[in-house]
Amino acid sequence: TDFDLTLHNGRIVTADADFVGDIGIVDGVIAAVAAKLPPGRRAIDATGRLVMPGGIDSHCHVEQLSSMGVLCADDWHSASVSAAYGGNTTIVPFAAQHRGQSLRQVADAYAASAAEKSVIDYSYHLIISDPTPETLNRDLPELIRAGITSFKVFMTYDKLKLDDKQLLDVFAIAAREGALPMIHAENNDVISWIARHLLAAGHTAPKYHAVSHDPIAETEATQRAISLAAVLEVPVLIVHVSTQGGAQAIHAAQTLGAPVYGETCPHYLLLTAEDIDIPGVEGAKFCCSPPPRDPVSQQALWQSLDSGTLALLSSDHAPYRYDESGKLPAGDATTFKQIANGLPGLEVRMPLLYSEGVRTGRLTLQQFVALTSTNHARMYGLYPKKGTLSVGADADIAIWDPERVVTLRADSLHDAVGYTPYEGRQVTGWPTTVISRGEVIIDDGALSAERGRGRFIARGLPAPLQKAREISPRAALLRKIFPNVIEP
Ligand code: DUC
Ligand code: ZN
Ligand code: ZN
Ligand code: ZN
Repeated sequence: TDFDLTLHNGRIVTADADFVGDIGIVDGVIAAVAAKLPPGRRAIDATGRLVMPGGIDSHCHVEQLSSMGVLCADDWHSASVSAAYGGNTTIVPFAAQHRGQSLRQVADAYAASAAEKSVIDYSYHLIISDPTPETLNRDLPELIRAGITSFKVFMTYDKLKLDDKQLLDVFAIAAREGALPMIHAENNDVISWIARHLLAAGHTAPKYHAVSHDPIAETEATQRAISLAAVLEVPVLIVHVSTQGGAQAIHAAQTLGAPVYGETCPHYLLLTAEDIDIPGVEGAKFCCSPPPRDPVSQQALWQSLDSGTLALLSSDHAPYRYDESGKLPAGDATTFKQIANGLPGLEVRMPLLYSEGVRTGRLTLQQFVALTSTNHARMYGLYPKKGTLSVGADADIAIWDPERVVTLRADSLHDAVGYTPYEGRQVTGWPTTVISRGEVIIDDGALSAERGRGRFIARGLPAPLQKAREISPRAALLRKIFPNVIEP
């Protein structure tokens, strides 16, 4: 064979293998993986380097309007560039429906913008906040059939939250059409009750954001989401798990054989509520929902990643600038209720997990690959085209220098956020060469990727729905009676 590109003598690590060898690429696809291959038209020496599947960040926010009307600082171009610099070759952000909007129109506009700007391959999830008959009976099933096989729903935020009946409605569609619901599980009433009384008592500083988002609000909503999913026996994924209680609820369901999955993010492993507790409003830089917690939670989350209770590590990149366009709508007078929720992290997700997870011995390299790439591909129907280095897979590869020491600085990142919650933190290990469908798009700090070169990936059935699962006669009846009862 004549290879277009070959990688030589690297330590090739996938979710299920780890060996020194070569990779040969033809037409953007992996054509051979072997101990020794002849050099291609271009050959890269990967001696002493790690050669791993490119990262898949399946939870990030790009060109999205928040429920408070704040637009993300990153568009599809800056987000995809930043993601690529951080070793990612696929991103899956959200086309967000706000109430009153047609889901179909939201998705089409989002797809057009992505196609014009993304430098790496992509898909997107839907966010459903308005489950009208048109949404449930027409748009959602059509979009799922077009390869958008996952959607997020919220149990909190007044303008996004679904009630329990609405959750059952969307779960029933997911089961019937083959999509995976992703759930933001926090109890809205607990949060707003605490927040109202904090504000009335004059507690307006950013640190009270974390007080209002009590851990019990997450535990309760996680348990409730799992119970509602169990009514119909549908697979669900709990996103951004931040608490021991949330992780325990997921573990308990899994122990009973329920198809319940979980995700966490670097900030829940590495930050705590104390980071928010700094003078003035600067704590806003660390405000996200759920908020960073405490060392006990961090420990529980590391353990849950190791045990597999949590299968995904995503950035939840939610890019809001530290100014009046983003985090601080009222400047210094902003109360914790007005702060845009979310932290940037697309570019640092993998370096942080490598440095803090693999180099510390908490996780193996193969777990690292599974948690940052392979499990995302399986969970969201991208596997085996994405998320592995087998013959026939897209040649989406990151070559890492495991010894490169980098001090994280907002100035050297490529997003449009202008700050990082990890300013000054040192990490060891960095992706130095990134290959997307056989094209070297990052080469030692230099980007060569045309705007719009990224391709939309129509996704297949998420792995949790692939297993032919025995469901009880009770759940079968409930699923069967469902489709005709959605009324205006
Ligand atoms: N949920 C997210 O997933 N991201 C940012 C804010 C939020 O509430
Ligand atoms: Zn969320
Ligand atoms: Zn809040
Ligand atoms: Zn998010």
